[in-house]
Amino acid sequence: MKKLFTLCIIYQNPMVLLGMKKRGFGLGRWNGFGGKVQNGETIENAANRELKEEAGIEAKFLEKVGIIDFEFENNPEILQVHIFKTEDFFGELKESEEMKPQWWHIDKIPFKEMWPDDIYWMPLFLNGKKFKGRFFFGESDVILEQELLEVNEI
Ligand code: 8OG
Repeated sequence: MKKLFTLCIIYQNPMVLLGMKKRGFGLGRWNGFGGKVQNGETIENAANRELKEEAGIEAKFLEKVGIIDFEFENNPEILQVHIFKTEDFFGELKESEEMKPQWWHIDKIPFKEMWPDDIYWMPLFLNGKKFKGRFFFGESDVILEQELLEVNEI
């Protein structure tokens, strides 16, 4: 079974906006903003809704740059995460119950406090590439298998 998720990262070179996840899945990790796509919602609508809910802002334009499938040992579910990049946004950044937003210089991205796969695809993201990938996690979020491919179209 496949579950769809969104992930939106604001990138104003040389700074990226990440949020510290304060609850739920990914707790204690810096990440972009996003979550589960709900029934009847398009993936883009979900990306915008989550950005508003978690950071108080709305993207002017969402560019889809990546799709990554995440699988976990002893779990038949596939989490498919659709990754979006945006430069400009409306509204004022604010902390939510779920996320504490903070700007990071791209040379100081806190990979040790992020999902362990991010260090592999983030350079593609930062360099304006599009990509598809698959990561298979074992216990304690150790990466057991990985595939990552740069693509022209997503
Ligand atoms: O609704 P919830 O906050 O649980 O959604 C999970 C968020 O985490 C969603 O934005 C997708 C994102 N996410 C994963 N796995 C990974 C990952 O390995 N790396 C990053 N950067 N984000 C991930 O579900």
